[in-house]
Amino acid sequence: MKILVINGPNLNMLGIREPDIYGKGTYPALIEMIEDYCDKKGVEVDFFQSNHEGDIVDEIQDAYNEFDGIVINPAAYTHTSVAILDALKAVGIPTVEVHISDINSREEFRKHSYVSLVAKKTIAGHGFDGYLEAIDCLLEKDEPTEEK
Ligand code: CA2
Repeated sequence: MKILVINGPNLNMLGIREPDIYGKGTYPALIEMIEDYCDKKGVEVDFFQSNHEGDIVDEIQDAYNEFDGIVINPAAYTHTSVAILDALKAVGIPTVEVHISDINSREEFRKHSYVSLVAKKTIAGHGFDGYLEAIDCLLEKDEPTEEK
């Protein structure tokens, strides 16, 4: 099992500001935590973080035939990007969406996610642990992703 973990804009700044919303953990600490978990589970994992929508689209396209699953926190693009939604649909790789904060209990504009239309599951508000739950979700024997 080979999983690609994608993080969107500003997530490389984790731990620097807004610890009340996103916690005190840094981006390198997040990567290390996921790496350790994947090691234990025998999962091969790769990481990508970008502040640029098109680069995220390119990375998703490049994952075609290379990865068995995608864990994505599209950050602000969650709420705006039809391009990321379309890329995920195009490659057809089982995808789990993660948000560190609970997007449903924040501002109104955060409640809508384009990516959730293609995601097998959306995990929000579980902090960094949400990424580990997403890995577990991809490891579950699954039904094919349904068009929503
Ligand atoms: O809760 C999440 O994981 C989000 O995807 C994070 C995004 C936000 O736009 C989504 O609505 C929910 C923002 C990531 C910004 O990260 C920061 C890191 C350090 C300081 C400030 C923001």
